[in-house]
Amino acid sequence: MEQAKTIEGVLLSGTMDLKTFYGLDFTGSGSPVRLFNPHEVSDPASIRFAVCWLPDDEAFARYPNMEMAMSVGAGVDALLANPSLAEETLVCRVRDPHQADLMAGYAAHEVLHFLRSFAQMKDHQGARAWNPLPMTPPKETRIAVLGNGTMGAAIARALAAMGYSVAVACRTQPEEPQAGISYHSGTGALDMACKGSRIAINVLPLTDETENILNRRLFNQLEAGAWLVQIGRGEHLHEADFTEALDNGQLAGATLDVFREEPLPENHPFWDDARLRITPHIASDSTPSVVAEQIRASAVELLQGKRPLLAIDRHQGY
Ligand code: OXD
Repeated sequence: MEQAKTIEGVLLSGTMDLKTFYGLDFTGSGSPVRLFNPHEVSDPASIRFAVCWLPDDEAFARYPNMEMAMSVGAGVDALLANPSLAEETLVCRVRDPHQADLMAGYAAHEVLHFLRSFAQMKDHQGARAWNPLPMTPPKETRIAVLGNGTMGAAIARALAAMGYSVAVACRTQPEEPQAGISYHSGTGALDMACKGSRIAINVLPLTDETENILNRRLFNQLEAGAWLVQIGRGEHLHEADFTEALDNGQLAGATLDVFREEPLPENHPFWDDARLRITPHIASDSTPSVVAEQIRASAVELLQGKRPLLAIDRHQGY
């Protein structure tokens, strides 16, 4: 049987126009990949892959021959939780080094904001007070990075380059460990990385094992008066334990970019809490040209009968 020369896919998002946002124009006749919005699909059975960001619960139900669902972001948790996604559909994600650089920049900014007391200095400016504050050499400050995927590795490298003592919690020891970073793997890795750390930065994937992982037990490993940078997923944070840690001083404060419910509801107490720095899930975003290239490459691999390089392990959840 002659192999198909083009593969057809659909764009599925309940929150955004993926075609416009990422400039995904795959409609040219010479392209091996053709991508449509759902209303443009006349034969749902011809659709073999989907490009997704937060698809509606029923989004996949119309497509009986879906072989691959690709997230335009790094996280696949929402895709894996989608009730209409068939068990056997391959799940892929974008792996974008530029997105990792954005994430590293965001984390470094929050680290410096806390450690170099920029909030106090803003107050001093308001009071016209020339008031230099003490500082510590970066080497003496331990920072825990929870996760060593594309994002975690970029953050750890950036902070180590700034001289901080970086402790990374990872599933397995990296093949190419970076100088100046200590790696903690296996049982107890999170506790070991956090022990005595002044800051914890969370970029873990969201799985059944990592839900509520930012809890009292983990906060208590940190140095008293520590700071949390939460740029993973809202479900990682045990909110009651978090509030308790803020109230008892175990945490001085936190930077929160992700929330259980997004947008963060107007009446959520986090908004008014002066100990928190809140941003609207903007720590990073994937780069349109990388997204387009990785969609094309994964779809072509599928067309050729190969398992896409960007496919994740569905059992592991990332
Ligand atoms: C992602 C995100 O998963 O931005 O890429 O949250």
